[in-house]
Amino acid sequence: MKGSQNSPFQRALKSIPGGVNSPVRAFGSIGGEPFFTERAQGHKLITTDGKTLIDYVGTWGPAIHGHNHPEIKSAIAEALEKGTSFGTPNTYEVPMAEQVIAAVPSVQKVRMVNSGTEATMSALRLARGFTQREKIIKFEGCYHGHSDALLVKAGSGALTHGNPDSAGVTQQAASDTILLPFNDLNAVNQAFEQNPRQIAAVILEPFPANMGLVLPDEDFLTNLQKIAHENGTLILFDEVMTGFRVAFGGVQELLGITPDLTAMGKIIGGGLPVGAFGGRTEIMDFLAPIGPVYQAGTLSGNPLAMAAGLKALELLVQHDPYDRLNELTLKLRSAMLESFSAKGIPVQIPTAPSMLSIFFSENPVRSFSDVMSSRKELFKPLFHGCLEKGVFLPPSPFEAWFISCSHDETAIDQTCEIMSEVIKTI
Ligand code: KE4
Repeated sequence: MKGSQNSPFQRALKSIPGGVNSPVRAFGSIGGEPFFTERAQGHKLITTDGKTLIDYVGTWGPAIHGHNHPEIKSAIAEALEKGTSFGTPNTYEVPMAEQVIAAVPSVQKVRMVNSGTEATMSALRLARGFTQREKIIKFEGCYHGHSDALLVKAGSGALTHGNPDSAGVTQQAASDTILLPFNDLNAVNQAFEQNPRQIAAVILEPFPANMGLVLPDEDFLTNLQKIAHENGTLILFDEVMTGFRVAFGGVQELLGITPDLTAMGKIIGGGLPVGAFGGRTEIMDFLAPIGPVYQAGTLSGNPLAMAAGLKALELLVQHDPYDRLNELTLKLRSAMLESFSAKGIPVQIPTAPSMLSIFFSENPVRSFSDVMSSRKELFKPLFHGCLEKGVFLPPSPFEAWFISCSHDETAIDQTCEIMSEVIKTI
């Protein structure tokens, strides 16, 4: 989509840094001018210049039911009738907490916040307070939001814009963050040998999806947890993206691995600002006001976000869409594999239920360095070719594509057709 001099984006550039309120929306790594969305319905975005797009960004994860779901909308409307924020406990917070506890194996108590960044930042502070240790381990290419200690070789927008180690993060703030290659148990063992009894937590996306989707080796997560626990270190799963998406209880339900703490977000807000973190009671009770670890938020547990999130979770319980989401994901994957092989372009297309991404590589992609040695430049023509023909992919090779409950066979078939036409031109 070509922008003109007085396009909405040109106007945005005058008042918002980079014209966007979140960098990954700026099309930085694939070029071109971002379109503005007028409204969204189901699996479609309708742009301000009148285009209808099949959407695989899903507002970066929350829209598992598609956009503007009527039941989520009326749940918000009902809550809205009673007001927007009270600054006191409200009648939606406890049902939400109880629903999250019922769904997520590791969670016995949960605290609501307003973003995934807040969730991981707060969970890390809790892990440090509980263990009375300062160091943490994170993996290259994983993105856990933009708190200082975690903006070290981070994925998603940080990677897209080539500043995985952000300016403004002081050496001091990053000094306790040990950075390891994902899927590398030798590096994990070495880190623990070199930092005996000093590591508070290992934080990871159990299915990293912010450098593209990089799945863990068969035994990686179980061995990682074993090594961490042998060293008195907590495991913190960042399931902000995968929670309630790959399974109702996230990766930890899918693989039967129970971490000590879990960060959540996106889906549990039904499209409104939300985050959450939870874990064993003995750890969570270290939080203020009963424990020494401070954490707070004016709009945490906001009734509108709780009402929207509760309805989103209720719909997942009611419809149990995961097998169908996985079928549609695999259908899209096999169509793309066929088209790329016909074109003679080697690709890897890892998937999880309702999630996939693409790497232009002959070999499986197991780590950040594998990602960086893939032929990322081929993503740009794929993105723009699809956009021109009405399919909106995430505007970065380092993001996961999302399929929603609203994507029907027709939408997937249309996408496969468009993909095969575009792939012929790459
Ligand atoms: P937020 O602070 O953006 O709500 O959540 C941060 C976060 C934490 N953990 C994981 C695993 C995440 O994927 C995210 C945010 N995801 C990106 C997209 N991959 C958000 C998109 C954006 O930055 O605009």
